Parts: sequence; C-alpha cells; structure tokens
Amino acid sequence: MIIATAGHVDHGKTELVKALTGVDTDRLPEEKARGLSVDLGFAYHSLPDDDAILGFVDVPGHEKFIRNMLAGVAGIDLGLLVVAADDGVMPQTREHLAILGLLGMRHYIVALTKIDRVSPARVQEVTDQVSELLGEGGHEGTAIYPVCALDNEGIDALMKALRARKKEARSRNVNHHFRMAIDRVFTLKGIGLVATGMVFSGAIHTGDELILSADGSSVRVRGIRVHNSESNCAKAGERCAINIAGRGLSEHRIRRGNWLMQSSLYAPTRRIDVELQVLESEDGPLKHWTPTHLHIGADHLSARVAVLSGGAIPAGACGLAQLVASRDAFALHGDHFVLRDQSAQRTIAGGRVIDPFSPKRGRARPARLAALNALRHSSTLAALRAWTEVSETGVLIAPFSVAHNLPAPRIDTLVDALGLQRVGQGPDQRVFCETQWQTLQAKIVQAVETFHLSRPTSPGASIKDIRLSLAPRIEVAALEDALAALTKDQRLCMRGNRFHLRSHSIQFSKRDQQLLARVAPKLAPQSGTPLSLHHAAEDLCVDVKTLEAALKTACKFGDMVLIGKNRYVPKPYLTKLGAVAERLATHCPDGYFTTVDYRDQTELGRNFIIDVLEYFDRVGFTERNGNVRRIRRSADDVFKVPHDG
Ligand SMILES: Nc1nc2c(ncn2[C@@H]2O[C@H](COP(=O)(O)OP(=O)(O)O)[C@@H](O)[C@H]2O)c(=O)[nH]1
Ligand SMILES: [Mg+2]
Repeated sequence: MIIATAGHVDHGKTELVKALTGVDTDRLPEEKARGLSVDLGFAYHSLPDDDAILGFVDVPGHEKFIRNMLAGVAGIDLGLLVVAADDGVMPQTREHLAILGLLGMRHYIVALTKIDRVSPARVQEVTDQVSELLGEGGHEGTAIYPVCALDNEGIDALMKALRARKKEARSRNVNHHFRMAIDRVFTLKGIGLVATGMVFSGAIHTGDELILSADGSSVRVRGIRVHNSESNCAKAGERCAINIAGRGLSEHRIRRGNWLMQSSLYAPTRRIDVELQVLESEDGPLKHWTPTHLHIGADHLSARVAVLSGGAIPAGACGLAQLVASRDAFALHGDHFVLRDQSAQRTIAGGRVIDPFSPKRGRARPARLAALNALRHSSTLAALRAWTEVSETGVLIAPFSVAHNLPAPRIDTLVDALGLQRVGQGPDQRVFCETQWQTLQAKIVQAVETFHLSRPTSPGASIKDIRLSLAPRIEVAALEDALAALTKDQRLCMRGNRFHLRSHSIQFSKRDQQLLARVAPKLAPQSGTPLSLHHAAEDLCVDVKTLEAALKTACKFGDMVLIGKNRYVPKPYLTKLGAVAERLATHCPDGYFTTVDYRDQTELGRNFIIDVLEYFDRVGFTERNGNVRRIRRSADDVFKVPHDG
C-alpha cells in the first residue's frame, strides 16, 4: 500500500515519516541546508507479520512546490494528512486535501503533530478544526492521531492504524496492460539508466520490452526493484525502479511525467473529454476556453478547458469538458487529474477522464454528449453497453480498448457478452448493439424507398446514393455489412451494383429492349471481334445517342459493362474473356502472359484486346508489369459483382 503525506509546510511531514520508517526523505543538499522538502521523498517500511510493505511518498508542503507534490500523489492508496497542533489548519492543508479529493482519494488518516508544543486544550481545538474541514469534504469520522514525532509519542498507535488500513489499498487489475508514471530518472554507475514511479496497471518482468512515451521508442527492462528490493516482477499498485536500456537512450531523453507502457497503450492524445469538478473555493465559474495547467499522472502541461455545455461550470459544480492539451499527453478512462490556474498559483478544478480520444470535430454535439454521458459508467461493460445503445454509427473498438486498457481476449468477451454486432476489420472494426443495428437497416430500407420515389426510372440506389442520404454518415464497411444482411434477408435486392426494394420493378422500354436484342450479336459475336458503339450503330442503322442510352441503362442493370471509351461489352461475354485469361496464365511461365499471347488465344482484334486487358488491370483482375501481365485475383472473385469500369 502506498501512502502519501499531505499538509502545510513545516507541519512535520518529513519528521513523521522518519519516525514511522527511520528514513529521512529530505535527500537533496538544498533540502538539508534549508530544512525544507523541495521534491518528493520515498521511504518503505516492511510489516513484520506478513510480507506486506507500506510505501510512503513524502511531499513538499511549500506552495512553490505543489507541482512536485502533484507528481507524487497520482495513484496512491491513502492520504496521511499532517496538521501541526500549534498552527492548526493552514492554506496548504486545505489545498493538499482538495487535490487528493480531486484525485479520487477516498481514505485518509490524520496525524496531529507537535502536540508537545501546545496545551491539551489546543490539541482539542485543532482536532475540532480538522474534523470540520474533513466533514466539509464528506470525510467526517476520519480518525485523528495526536503525535510528537521527536520523542515518538503516539507513533505506535498511528503505525497500527496505518497497518490496519492496508486492506483498503485500491484493488488493481494486474491483467491489464502495464503502465508506469515516471517520477524520477537517474543514472547509476555500473547499472545505467533507472526510472522510478508508480505502477498504474498491469505487470512487467525483467526482459520485457516497453515503450517510452517521450518519443515512442522501445526500451528493454534490465532490472527491477520494487519498494527498494530486487525483484524480477513489478505490478499495479507498487512503486518500482526499473533499469532500462534502449538504443540511444540517455537521461536527457526522458523526464518526470513520461510513461513507460506496453506498446498497445501507446496512443498520444491532445483532446481529452472529462468530468470536471470545480472547487468550491473558486471566486467565479470556470469559463469556456480558460487556459490552465493540467497535472495528470506525474506529468504537467498547459491545456485549455472547453466547457461542453452551458458555457461555464460554476464554483462547486461538476460538468463535462474537453481538455485541449498544448502537446501530446497520455491518459486512459478513469484517470484522475488536477487543474491549476495558468500561472500555477492555485488549484482550481480536477476530475476524471471519460474519453481520452475525442473526435476532431463536434465535441459538443448532442450525439457526442450522449456518448460521454454513457461513458460515465465506471464499469467497462456498462459503459460499452450504454455507448452502443446511443451510437447510431457504432463504436470503434480499437480506441475503446485502449481507453479502457483491455487486452484483446477481454474485449472479445465483452462484445460476446453484450451480443454486439461487429462490422469492418482491424483498426476500423465497429460494434453495434442489436437495436441500433436494426435501426440502421430500417433507415437504409427507407433511404432506398425514398430513392425509388425521386428516381423512378433508375434501377436502384448505389451504396454511394444510400450513404449520402443517411444522417449521421455511416462508415462504408458498416453500410456494406448492413446491406449484405438486408439482401440476405431479401428485404433488398440487387440489380448490378444497385439496391432496390423487392416490390420495385422497372423495365426497359419496348424500344430499348428491341435495340438491345439487335445489338447483342454485334457486341458479343460467336466469332470475330465485337464492334465499338459507333460501328454497331452504323451497322444497325440507328442513332448513336439512342443506342448509347439503351446500353447505359443496361449497364445500370449490370447486364452490360462499359470497359473503355465507347466499348460496351455484355457481362457474360466479359466473364468468358476473364476465364480465357485465367486459363492462359496457368500455361505460361510464372503465370505471366503478353498481349500477343492473349490475342492469339482469343483471336480478337488488337484494339479490342487492349481495351479489355486495361479494364482487367483497372478492376484488379490482372496486374501489368511492362509487357506482361499476371492474374491478381480470381475471375470468380472479380466478376461476381459487376463493375462500372
Ligand atoms: N516539537 C516538535 N517539532 C517537530 C515535530 N515534528 C516536526 N517537528 C519539527 O518541525 C520542523 C518541520 O518539520 P518537517 O518534518 O521538516 O516539516 P514538513 O515541512 O511538513 O516536512 C522541523 O524542525 C522538525 O524537527 C514534533 O512533533 N514536535
Ligand atoms: Mg518535508
């Protein structure tokens, strides 16, 4: 269990940690000279009865060093609030307590120090003052232990209380991907570079590869110390020191605030959607686009606050906001953070990350706000269920998995448990809940119906027509899957590559029908080369435009394909030509054949053959390499769905 001190400067935090652990955490020469903690100090105490360890993070109390304090308290289990009996509650007593509250701290223990300097009446007075302060934050009833660190008075009782609380350590899942917030970096002679910090999630072993967030470079874990002793593994909830090695890695490429993480978590972001709590102590509301100082993990950077509804969040209130960071940051769902004012003088707000990967546009649109409200659920299952229920466009699985730190098998279990519909592949895969999936299909049918009404002579709507008429816009992969389901259920049918209602029938005009019947033998002769549009028109003594219009309609139906300029080929004839090419390739060395080979095989005119082969290249059936071609995809595959050329 990791415990952090909190409290005003000079109230005896460092002295108390020393009394509890025997370790003087003021290690810097400056700290020794000034008798003042400047940076974080660390001390560990092994409990005799079991192998548990109490880890202490001793923080500086001076207001000038709050930044350092903040780097040390993210992810800790218990706050040890230190108040000197002589001074009583002071500004940083309040500020530290507020910071821990914003960071989600639920458990405190209070040490009332320097009781040797005051009367019993004063001890009581300050006890009441501290109780009242804790009560304001909903922590009434928190135990307060009077101590004098100099002569060890009350230290045993306090230690006993701390031990008893070790059961309250935050429960952490070691099955998540590993990440650690780096708070110190140094080089040890004979060992190399060491980074220390709090392990937020997962576990690592010596020999593992990790990513350094500073530049995305890969590093290898050469050695691990957990709570100050050698180990071959470190896991969530522990403080550890990792000896890392990597190409070109040096102390100046890595700093406090960076993360060490498994590669699947490496996802820099600059737009983080959060639930924001403004401190009651603020004079006015937090306005839209306020410049602030964001503290997250052990990192700090400047960020603007975009208020997502209402234009401002009043003091003491909570609201949805987007943090727009000045540089890349790393955050996951549920991470806590603190905002200080731009000049880093005071703490103004803080909260919890809802979605670390906000879309580029439309951050305050109603649909996005509905998604954010759905994601407020703290359980991953409930969040995914709620989000898919409100999302008309489906939920992208990859960023959701990263945001919730879910290894692949775990996300699969969730998707199955919720009975979600998967569409698309790889990083573009989305999931829909059954209701939204059905709604989408109904909207598509509606769109096709509307299309028929507005274009009665068209054989049906193309995917593009359907996509353009749907709002919100649906990804093509999702649309294709929905259309496949609709055609399978025969709620929609296909003519060529167009979709129509089952009830919808259009026919060629009598004249077109006759024309097409007459032109068919010219375009697909038993022997000899098919004619071009103009020659066919001439041959039949019909107007080119009239013939072209009839052929175009046939193309829409998928009966005819325009393969090159003025070159219409009936679909079955084209399929036959494809089969010839496929057969030819199997008899050629390495499957490569020339234009002449193909011409000899088909005994058709040169110009026609060139048009055909170029069409084959375009639709991905063949692949040209100088003078030769080979088959890229099987004819079955390519000619099943007609192409417009
Ligand atoms: N008399 C007395 N002095 C104390 C006690 N605890 C700390 N001090 C002294 O108060 C000063 C500040 O203590 P320190 O631990 O550095 O305070 P911090 O700034 O909160 O870490 C030091 O001179 C300590 O020796 C105590 O219980 N009694
Ligand atoms: Mg100190």
